[in-house]
Amino acid sequence: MSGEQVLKKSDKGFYVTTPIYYVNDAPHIGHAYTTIAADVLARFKRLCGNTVLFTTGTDEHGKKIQRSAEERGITPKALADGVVTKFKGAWKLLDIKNDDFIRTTEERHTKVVYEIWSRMKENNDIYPGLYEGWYCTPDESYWTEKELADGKCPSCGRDVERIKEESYFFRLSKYQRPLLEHIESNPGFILPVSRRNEVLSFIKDGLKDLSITRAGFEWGIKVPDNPQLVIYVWLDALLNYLTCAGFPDDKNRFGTFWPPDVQLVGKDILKFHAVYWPAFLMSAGLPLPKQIFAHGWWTIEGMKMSKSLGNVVSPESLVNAYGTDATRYFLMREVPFGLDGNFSQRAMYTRINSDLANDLGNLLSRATGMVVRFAGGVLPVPDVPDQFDTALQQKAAQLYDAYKTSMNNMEFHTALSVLWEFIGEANKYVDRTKPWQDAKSGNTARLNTRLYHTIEATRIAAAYLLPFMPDTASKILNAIAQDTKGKSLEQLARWGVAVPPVKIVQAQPLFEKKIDPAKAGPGTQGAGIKGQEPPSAPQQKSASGKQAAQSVNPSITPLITIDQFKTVELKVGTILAAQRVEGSNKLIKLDVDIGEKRTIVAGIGKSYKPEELPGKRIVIVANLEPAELFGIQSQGMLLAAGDAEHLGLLTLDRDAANGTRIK
Ligand code: ME8
Repeated sequence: MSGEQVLKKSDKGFYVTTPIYYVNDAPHIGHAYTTIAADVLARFKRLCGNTVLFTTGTDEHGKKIQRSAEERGITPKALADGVVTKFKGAWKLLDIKNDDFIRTTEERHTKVVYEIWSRMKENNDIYPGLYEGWYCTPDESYWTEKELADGKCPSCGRDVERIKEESYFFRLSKYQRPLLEHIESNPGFILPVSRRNEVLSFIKDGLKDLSITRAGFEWGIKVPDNPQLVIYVWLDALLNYLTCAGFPDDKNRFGTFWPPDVQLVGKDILKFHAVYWPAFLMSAGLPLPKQIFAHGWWTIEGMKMSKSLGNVVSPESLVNAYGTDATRYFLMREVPFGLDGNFSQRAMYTRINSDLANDLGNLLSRATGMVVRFAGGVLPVPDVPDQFDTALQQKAAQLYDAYKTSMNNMEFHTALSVLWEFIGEANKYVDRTKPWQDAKSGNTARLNTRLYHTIEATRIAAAYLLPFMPDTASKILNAIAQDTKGKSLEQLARWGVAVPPVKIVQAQPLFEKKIDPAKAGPGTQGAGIKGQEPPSAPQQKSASGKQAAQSVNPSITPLITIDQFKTVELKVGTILAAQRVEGSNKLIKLDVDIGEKRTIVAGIGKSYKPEELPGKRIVIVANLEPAELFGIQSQGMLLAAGDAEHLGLLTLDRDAANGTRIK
């Protein structure tokens, strides 16, 4: 199959990929993020009538995986099999509908790697030599001395290893100019633009030939004619995208889908996808992907996610805590795709309560409730529309272009934001037109028009929700007895698709409201944001200055060891004096005796009057970093439980001297 033969891709075919994930560990929120985005895009394209190939999978070879398996005392294949089950399970939980799941240990993939190797060789792009330099095993990447950052991997900050070994090289330098030309003449090839500029300057700095083999371990695809060496895991892994497209034997599949339309990657693996990958394809005479899109990274409650901090968030814990659709919605809505984002329980709760339970849930509940109450549960035939009805219809019509453009530009957050504006308009329509007044006055023609319009707006909103929240969208459509089967988004988006009479029942609430942590917690932490009341679930630093493991929510709070617990110094104290902090209705300044005198600013002002506090025996965290609140230095945190208006202070039921350490 030559490059020329496959240049004419079918108009309908749409190919979207995620990276294939390493099998050294279980899936986390970062993997879920890319995979949800790809799923949203794939569902959208299917709704637009495309034939979609959406692929994901696992990257199973290489030193990193071999080492992880050795540490666990199992074979790399056994490790991979176990982790693959976890990935597949996670994608099921998140309602991911991928069309293929590739494992690089599959026979179909080895074939592709050999085919590409032989094409590169034929093209005189592979030659033998000696590699001497640095290698980061966690990232599986080569670095020169100059590139290292303080002797560590400049990408992940971990230790690198010095290697000197026999190797085959790929003539990457030969592709410097063709790559630059391609990127410069295809502005949409690498997105976002800021990332494209980074890649351009990386290439302009000069491309050196790339070592494409590794020596000294077994776990990989062996180099043809030199089985002492294994093929570099990034060359092996990148070729998965060809395997999934049916290369080289399934000409029909390949012709329909190649080249990929959108390849989603995290910003940390852009170099591999935007430099090495297109160079490999050029060498093999194959068309390049249309777009490589690099998304940003999530922090967790303001901190980098890492195993050592114990704050790795798994897809399973997200689904258990918030549900599948709320998780999908949050990750797509909270942050513009391409930028970094922060995951916090508070932000998640706000989205669930405000966007999902209030705006969306309310619309469905009112739409169905009114039909049940005022029209006997049967969707009525509308009468002639007035200006309110027409305005709502126009808003629905405008939504189509705005939504579609955003989706095609990978602006998922904008697509959701325009959709939510429409949901807001539909709610306002009900508020303004007050159909219950028409019911009361017996204006049935007007009432029927209002009921129909409210249901129709709800149906249209649900159609646009299908890619993002498939289960919620189906629940809404079921509640209003609408079927989307076989209909494109364009058809579903038209006004008037719901045809009366259909039976409508009062919908169950779509989302349960979460208790806002701002109201639930004691708010007594010492470390707050300067000049503001302290948040109830704030970022804290431990005594050593290291960031402490975060509690994302009860079900995903990591376990800690007794030694970790012992780093928290809890002490018994007596309140000596208390006064309100000027300018705050929540904060009280306390003088506390814990064997020494401490000033503590505590958020207990809604539950206690200052005059009832002196003499109380309390428990405080004595080794919390001091923090300034309303200009006062707080030197600890007292312990309390309950919501902000009904807090109870922790105290002792037997006497112990001030300053006694709690064990
Ligand atoms: O890199 N936020 O696999 P991987 C968002 N096997 N995304 C994150 C993230 C975070 N906090 N942490 C990681 C590999 N990621 C290779 C890919 S493809 C041919 C081979 C993303 O298991 C990261 O950006 O390390 C990347 O896209 C993916 O998770 C890394 O997965």
